Amino acid sequence: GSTESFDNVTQIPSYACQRRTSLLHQNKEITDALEILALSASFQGSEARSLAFARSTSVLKCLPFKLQSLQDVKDLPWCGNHCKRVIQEILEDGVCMEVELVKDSEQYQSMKLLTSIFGVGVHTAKKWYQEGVRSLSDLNNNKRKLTAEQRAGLLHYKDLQQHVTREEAEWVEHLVVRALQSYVPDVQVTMTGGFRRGKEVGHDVDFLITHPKEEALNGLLKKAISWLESKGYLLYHHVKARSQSFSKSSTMDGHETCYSIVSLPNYYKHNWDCEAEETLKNLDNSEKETSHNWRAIRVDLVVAPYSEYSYALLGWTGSKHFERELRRYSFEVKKMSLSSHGLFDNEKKCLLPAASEEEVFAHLGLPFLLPFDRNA
Ligand code: 8DG
Ligand code: MN
Ligand code: MN
Repeated sequence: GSTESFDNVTQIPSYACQRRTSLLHQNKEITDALEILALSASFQGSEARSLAFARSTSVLKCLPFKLQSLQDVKDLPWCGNHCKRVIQEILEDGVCMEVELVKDSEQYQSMKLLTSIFGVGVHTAKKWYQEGVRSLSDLNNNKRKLTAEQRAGLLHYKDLQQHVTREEAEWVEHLVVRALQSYVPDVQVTMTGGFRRGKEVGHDVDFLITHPKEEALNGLLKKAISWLESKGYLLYHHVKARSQSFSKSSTMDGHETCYSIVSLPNYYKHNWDCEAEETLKNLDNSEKETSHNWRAIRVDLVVAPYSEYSYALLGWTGSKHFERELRRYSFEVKKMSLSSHGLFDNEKKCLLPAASEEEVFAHLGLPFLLPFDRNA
């Protein structure tokens, strides 16, 4: 099949969703370098250049061998002259001068720092950079207008910079399930995002929530949030309401979503029934900040109606590049619009229901890929 190991690079298909990309591969030095160039291009507002670097990076991630010479990439899709120059330098010198210069530049470093704050995107970071912001203390001192999200991001910056381990993610899952089950005992909760793709660490923990009966989901997220809040687990949250108005052919996402920061008590490790909840509840946020017996973790909660579940699961499992490529493939090759709500056939003008991820791949005429193979 077209997703077997590629002995001959000319067999490598052009769309990332047509290839298996596992977490580990043999050319990390080179892909790390190209990812820096992709990021730097996006910081400069060059989306097309950023995308080009992301595509060549992704192709190299699925190669089953370590690159030895430029001959090896001669026939690879998306591997243009710029990408080849980077590869050649790294093969010959171990480093690429352009990448080293980018890493050393004030703009790249500041933009990377600022965009790593929860609630700060490239647009805001760029504006701040142009206004002279270079460090986190510049932000704190400047009496700058920050959104509630950004204030929380700054307050918990150190904790949120640390990777979330799978073990911590599982504690959060236990907590989220408890919160939801106290209202709907047979609610379905699935950990999505990087952890579902087999990653051992993540920058947050993502959950998808559903139930066969749509009524069961009404108001559930709000109730679970109150439950978490009343027990002192929520450091920050904001809810994006479900948008009913998303058009059938739109790729916009309108699921009810909670973006949150959860506090995970350290003693949780030894105490799954968390009698310590009472202690936590009685600390105010500033005390929590100084006592350090807890840690802040970013958590995303997404609610999807059962009928859209397969599409939501596929859409929230990632990787981001995999999702982008899957949508591009759907549109360009199949004349279909894919979102995390459904798949719309633009020629037959109809929605295609799916009861599993496998059915979505089948609608698209693609061989099924397990989450582990979606690390494009
Ligand atoms: P990480 O957290 O381990 O760093 O990696 P990740 O889990 O792959 O990244 P993520 O930023 O948590 O995103 C998980 C997936 O969710 C990813 O494929 C992109 C997708 N996603 C968002 N926001 C939205 C959104 O608003 N709509 C949809 N449909 N998907 C989204 O992150
Ligand atoms: Mn994630
Ligand atoms: Mn997320």
